[in-house]
Amino acid sequence: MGLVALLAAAAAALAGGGDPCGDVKRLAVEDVRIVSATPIAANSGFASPDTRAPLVDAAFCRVEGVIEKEIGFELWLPPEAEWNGRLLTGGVGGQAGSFNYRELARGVARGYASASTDTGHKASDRNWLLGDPMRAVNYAERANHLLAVKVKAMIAAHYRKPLHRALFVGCSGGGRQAMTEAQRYPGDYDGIIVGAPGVNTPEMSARRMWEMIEHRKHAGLMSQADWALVARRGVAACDGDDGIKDGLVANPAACRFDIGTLLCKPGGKGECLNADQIALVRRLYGPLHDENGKRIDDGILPGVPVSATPLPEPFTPGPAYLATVLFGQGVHRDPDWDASTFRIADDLPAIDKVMNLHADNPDLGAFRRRGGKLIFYQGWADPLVLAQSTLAYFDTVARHMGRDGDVSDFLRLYMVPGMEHCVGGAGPDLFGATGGEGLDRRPEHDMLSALELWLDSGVAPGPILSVKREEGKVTAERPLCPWPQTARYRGRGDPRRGESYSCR
Ligand SMILES: [Ca+2]
Repeated sequence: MGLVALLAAAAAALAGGGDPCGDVKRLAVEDVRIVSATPIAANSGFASPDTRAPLVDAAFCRVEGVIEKEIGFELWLPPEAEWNGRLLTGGVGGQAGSFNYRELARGVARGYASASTDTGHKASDRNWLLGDPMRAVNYAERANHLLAVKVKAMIAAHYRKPLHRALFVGCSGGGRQAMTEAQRYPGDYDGIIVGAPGVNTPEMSARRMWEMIEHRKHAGLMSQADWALVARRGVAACDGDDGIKDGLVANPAACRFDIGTLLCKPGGKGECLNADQIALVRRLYGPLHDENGKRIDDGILPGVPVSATPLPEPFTPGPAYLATVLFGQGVHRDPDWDASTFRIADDLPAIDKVMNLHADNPDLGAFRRRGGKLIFYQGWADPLVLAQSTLAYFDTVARHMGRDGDVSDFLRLYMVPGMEHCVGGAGPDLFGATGGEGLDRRPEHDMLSALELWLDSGVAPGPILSVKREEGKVTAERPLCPWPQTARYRGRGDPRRGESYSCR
């Protein structure tokens, strides 16, 4: 134990909490190596390695460990008296390779034992997928399953009490991990919150590759201001359909917007695009087809922003793009792969032979039968995981499993107007999911509390209030409605207040 840890242990003991780590270092769980167990004192303002995660004032034991050869994990254990009997696991987006410190922190702050895995490699390893072939399987599904099994055993042994419930929260790649657990290992979690999951990650990655190539091919044709104009006009075309013109569209899937209306008229003035620009915008927003004409996806909805420059890989400090890693390292086994040689018709099916990144199996029967509850959310303005992919999956599940299309006994979907990828964008984006704390922790303001209530009392979630915070202040509210309901302005009242909307 280092000096800092010793001091922290002493401080924890002085605070009357004792050492929350107890004998955790001596726990014997097969294939688990505990690297360190560090007591963190209450009110110490503990800062995790992720500077975006909140500081932690709860006392806990920080366990760092490895499963098998290289599946890294962290398990944060509250003192026994403060443990709520539950596990909260945080999924990790992009290429993983790091831990979800936001959910680890939120977990212990709410009394959970919380856990997260890097899925078996470090983000600093640029060529991680060229290593041991097990890495692909670990990344796709195995690491999170093993994490669930191992930390459940550790928690039961540490507290000498059985685990009451296990919950998983993840967005983007973390959402894909969540859905993979529900589909392939339905016994692992009782409740799941899944944001923007990219249920068909291979197709989504093919679009990313193709978009990057198109942008490079047509570099200079469209400025960022031109792309912003397209998105703005897409919003404006249907802004009033929800009862109020406020820059947010409650249901862009019902919006008809003709990009051709942006064509410059001869002698006309104002913002417009020339014919070449219109052609590129139509291509990018239209459905993706492979080189043989096979349709791959449904295209981009009106109002979704397109960026001409590659966007940073969400949540991952690593330098390369997931799509580039999947096709370059995964398919072509080449760290210096020339991305411009990408061929959808060849490369897209080839990734399935490397690993299974499909979290789109509509059969959630085993998860449903065990009493599992699942809450989806998805930003309408997400340029990375397109809203239609989540909507299409929800519809497929309803068709496949619904009693008359009804899956409301175990499944909810919330579409978030104006929200981009997992968090951010023009609309209110905070509701106690992965993006951050909402107004407060009441179930009608907080998705995690809503899931707890659903599991514990059978009270299914209704509308959940989403808020926008600017410089620490709530500047806008909007109820998120259980899909297919959407929030409609009542016609009077402050449009920034949630009470001015009804779900219909
Ligand atoms: Ca509107």
